[in-house]
Amino acid sequence: MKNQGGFALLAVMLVLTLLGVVVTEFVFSMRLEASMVRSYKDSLLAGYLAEAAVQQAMREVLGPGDIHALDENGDLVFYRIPAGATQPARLSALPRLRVPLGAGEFTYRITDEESRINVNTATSDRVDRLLAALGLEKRDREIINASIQDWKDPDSLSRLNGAESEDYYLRLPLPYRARNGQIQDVRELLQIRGVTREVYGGGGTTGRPGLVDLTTAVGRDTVNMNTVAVPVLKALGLSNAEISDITQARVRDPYPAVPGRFAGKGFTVGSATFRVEADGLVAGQPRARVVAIVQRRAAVPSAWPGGAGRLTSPASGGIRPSAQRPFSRLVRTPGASSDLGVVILSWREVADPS
Ligand SMILES: [Ca+2]
Repeated sequence: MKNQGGFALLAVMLVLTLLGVVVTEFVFSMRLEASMVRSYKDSLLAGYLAEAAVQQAMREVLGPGDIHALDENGDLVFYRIPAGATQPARLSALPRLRVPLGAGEFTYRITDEESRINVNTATSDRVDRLLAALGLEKRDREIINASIQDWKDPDSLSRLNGAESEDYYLRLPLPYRARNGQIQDVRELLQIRGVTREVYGGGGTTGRPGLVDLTTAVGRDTVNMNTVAVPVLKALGLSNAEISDITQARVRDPYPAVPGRFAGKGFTVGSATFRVEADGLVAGQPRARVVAIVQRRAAVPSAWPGGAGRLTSPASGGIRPSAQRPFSRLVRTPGASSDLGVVILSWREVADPS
C-alpha cells in the first residue's frame, strides 16, 4: 500500500511538472507572438508616418517659393520676391523635426537635388574633379571614373581601370552584373568598382561629404547656385576666386537671379527637383524611412481624375490623398497655383533605419 501511495505521488508530480513546462512554453510563445505583432504594428505605423512626412515635404515644394537656398543650419529654405520688391523674402517653413501625428512622430529633411552633379550626364573630367575635391588619390579616381563609365555604357568591354560583369562583378563573393544603362538611383554607385562606403557616404575620419550628398541620377542638369556645395562648384570647373565669390555673396541673402558673370554656365537660383529623407518614429525611435525624389512641374489636367477639385483641403494648399502607386502619383493643390504639380520620381523604403 505504501509503495502504491508513493507511486501515485510520483505520477502526480510528473504530471504537474509536465503541465508546468507546457504552460511556460505556451506563455512564452504567446508573449513572443504579442511582441511580434507589436513590432509589426509599429513598423507599419512608422511607414505611414514617413509617408505623411513626404506628403508634408511636397506641400512645402508646392508652395509659392521659387528661389531655394540654405539657412544657417544648412537646411533648405524657400524664398520669393514679393511684388514690387527686388530682394527675396524668406517664407516660413513647416515644422520638419519630430512632428507629432497620431500615435507617433515624423521627421524629414529636404535637400536640393539640383545642387548635385548628375552622374548620368557628367563628363569624366567633371567626375574626376568631384572625386579630387573629396580628396581621392589619382589612382582611386581613375578606377572609379572608368568604372562609372563602364557601368553605364551598353557594351561589356572594360576600359583601362574600368570594370564590367565578366571580368570583375561576376567574380565578387556576391556576384552581380553591371547595369550597362543609366544609373537609376545614386545608391547604385555603391555597387561600382572603387566606390567604398566612405567615398559614398562621406564622414569617416575626415568628416568630408560623400557622393550620396553630391550626386544625383535625375535632375535637370542645371545647378542652383544658392544651394550648391563647394566640391560641386569645383567639379564644375570654377576657380577658387569664383567659388568664394558665390559662397560669400549668398550668406546674407540668396541670389535673386544669376549674376551676369555666371551666365551661360548652367546655373539657376531655384530648383524643381528635391530629395526628401523622411523617418517615421514610434516611441521616439525611427522605425521606417522613405527616401523620395519629387519634382515640381506643370500639372497635366487630363491626368487628373474628375472631382479632385471638390476635395476639401487647407487654404495653404492640401495634398490630395491618392490610392495610386507612389511612383506615378501626381499631387497638386486644388484651387491654388492650379498649373503646378509634384511628381514623385523615385521612392525607396528602408525597413529598419536605426
Ligand atoms: Ca558596360
